[in-house]
Amino acid sequence: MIRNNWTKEEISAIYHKPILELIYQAATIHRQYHDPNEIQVCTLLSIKTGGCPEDCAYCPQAARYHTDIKVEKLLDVQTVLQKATEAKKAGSTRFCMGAAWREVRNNRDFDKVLEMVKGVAQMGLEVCCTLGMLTEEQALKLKEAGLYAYNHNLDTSEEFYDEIISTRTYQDRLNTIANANKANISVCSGGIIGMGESIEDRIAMLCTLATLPQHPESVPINALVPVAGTPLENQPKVSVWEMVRMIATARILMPKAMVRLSAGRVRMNIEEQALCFLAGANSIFAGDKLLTTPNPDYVSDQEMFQVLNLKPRQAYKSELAESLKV
Ligand code: SAM
Ligand code: DTB
Ligand code: SF4
Repeated sequence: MIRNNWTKEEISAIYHKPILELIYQAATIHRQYHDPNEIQVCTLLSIKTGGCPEDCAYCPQAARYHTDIKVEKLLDVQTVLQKATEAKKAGSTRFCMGAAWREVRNNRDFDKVLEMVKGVAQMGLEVCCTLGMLTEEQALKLKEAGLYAYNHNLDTSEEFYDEIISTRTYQDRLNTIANANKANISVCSGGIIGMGESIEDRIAMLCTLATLPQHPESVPINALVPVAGTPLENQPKVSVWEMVRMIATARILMPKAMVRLSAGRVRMNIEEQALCFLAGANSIFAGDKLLTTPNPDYVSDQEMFQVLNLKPRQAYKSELAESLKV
């Protein structure tokens, strides 16, 4: 049964179950809604890198931090379509384009992004964008161009948010998600663990996601990738058990969602990733780079798929997909 009225108390009780019990319950629900041997392979591409005016404490692309990122202008449409072709050839069924923008502006760059969306959609890939804040009108334009999903993470709880970002509010985030929803674009929204938040913050974030009028179709769970020069550069690594608890709880609360094991895989071995898949994760980002940070390479993921007998999941498979497909 799909519920949108979860309470923090209920979520906390799930999150704190004995770990094996939690994994078993999540795995049981996972099997009712998904093929447990299928993992969707997605590719990320940073189409506009660095120089971002925001102050997200985790982010290597914020202009105010001194990181190794080289600022680049928006990529050409042709370059992006070439990358999407390569991603498809390598087995990806979803292609996500990220821009280091605070928000979308109605300018020539946005027109170029619309062209990119059109081109990628024509390849039969699920097209996703993550471009910062978005108005309803802009969401409608993206939808018209063929956009299938929009990624906009809550990142953390409303209470902890101010410790991480001061240049926009939690409500801004929720408004963008609502704007994507109004344009019939499927929502991808999740968060990051390992930023110094408490377990209550993680539970509160999951509660906000699981009590949206409609659950996000896609929920990325990221482990912080600490980057030198950012305020969070010295955060300790989160244990795999914390990732497993987040994934399992997300799976139980939002049974139909794609739960994506996102940033942080470089520091996990196959056994650890297998636990995440058992707990309900059914997607990874492939390719040796996420947006700007390292990710496991093609060969090691191929090996993982073989060892774990995983099958890549086809595009547009969710129940929602048919109705949203353009
Ligand atoms: N600029 C847009 C925005 O912030 O909405 C889109 C791109 S932004 C890089 C997309 C997401 O990447 C962030 O919301 C955050 O959850 C994730 N992210 C960024 N840096 C990260 C890091 N160092 N570790 C883990 N996740 C990270
Ligand atoms: C998400 O939740 N994780 C991806 C995707 N959505 C855009 C991004 C992770 C970025 C990690 C830091 C980097 O590579 O710059
Ligand atoms: Fe900018 Fe997005 Fe990075 Fe925040 S997460 S600094 S908005 S690129």
